[in-house]
Amino acid sequence: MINRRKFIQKSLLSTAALSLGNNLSVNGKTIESKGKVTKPIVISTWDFGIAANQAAWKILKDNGRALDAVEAGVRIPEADLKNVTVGKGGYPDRDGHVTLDACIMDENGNCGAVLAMEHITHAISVARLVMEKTPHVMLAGEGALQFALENGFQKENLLTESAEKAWQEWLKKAEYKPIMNIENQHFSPNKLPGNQYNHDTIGMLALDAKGNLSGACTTSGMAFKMHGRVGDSPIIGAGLYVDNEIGAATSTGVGEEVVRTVGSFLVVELMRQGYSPEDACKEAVERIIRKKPQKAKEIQVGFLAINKNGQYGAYALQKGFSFAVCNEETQDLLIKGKSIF
Ligand code: SD4
Repeated sequence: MINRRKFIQKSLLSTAALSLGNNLSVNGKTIESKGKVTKPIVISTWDFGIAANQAAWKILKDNGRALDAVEAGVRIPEADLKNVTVGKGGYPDRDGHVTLDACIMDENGNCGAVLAMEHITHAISVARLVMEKTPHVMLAGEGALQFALENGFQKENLLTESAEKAWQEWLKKAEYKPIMNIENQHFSPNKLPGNQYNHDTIGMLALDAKGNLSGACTTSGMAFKMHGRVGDSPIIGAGLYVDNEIGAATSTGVGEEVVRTVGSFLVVELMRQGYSPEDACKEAVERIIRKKPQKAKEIQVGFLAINKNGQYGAYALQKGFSFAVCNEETQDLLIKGKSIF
């Protein structure tokens, strides 16, 4: 499969997609949607999305549920010790604690999240249990860990030797400065050409054969953050949003800016207004710049979106953002995201 990997620009895809049309109808209003209808399909952020998508695809190809697919998919980077931005092996906070954030959302608007949870690799599976077994949406810190342990998860040390070494090195200066596109710098065996900046977090969106959407987002957050800091990734509406009538979106990058703009909800609402997935992501990124022009060149934020027809798109502030696509035609497509700068 790897030898079939293609790096293509989204623009090529758009050109290739003929206007077969399958407009969406929401509350009696028709939303024009050009292009081929594709399902099932799964898309996810960064180069490590390729392997994650393949795990999700095993479920989707057998008519499985999008929710099961996204959970299975993001568990791959969560367990990958080489991945320093998701799950076990993630870089710790400034006090040496690896704290994980994750959320999941299904086609019925159900959602669950864990915030700043320690000692459990598969934060996404705990988030799913919060959704399915509790009357709540979010559990944080000690409470999230307690809930996980009560539900059979094992307590682990998530701080690997190499992550501890990186933290010790960081402590020498102890300067908090987000590293752009850290996912691809540290992890990717297949860096995209021109990758100048680096970040992390897996956000995954799937549309299953029945036409239902779900999403998952999981991260260890910004490396060397303050203890207790929570970003956008486990916040429904910020790091992830799914509306089964319209589409779904997820984000990666400096979470504070995504929270301030309720980014993923914004992207879905823009699609509701008729924006294509790519244009919706672009507008959300531009809104961040309009609010914080002075910060625009210093930080990375990227959005990824899919609509109800399986059409997808992405946009980032800086170069270096990538996303992976998996469907019947291709299981290992990696696309270089467009960017403002
Ligand atoms: C956060 N959005 O914790 C995450 C981190 C990330 O690229 O995605 N970085 O803010």
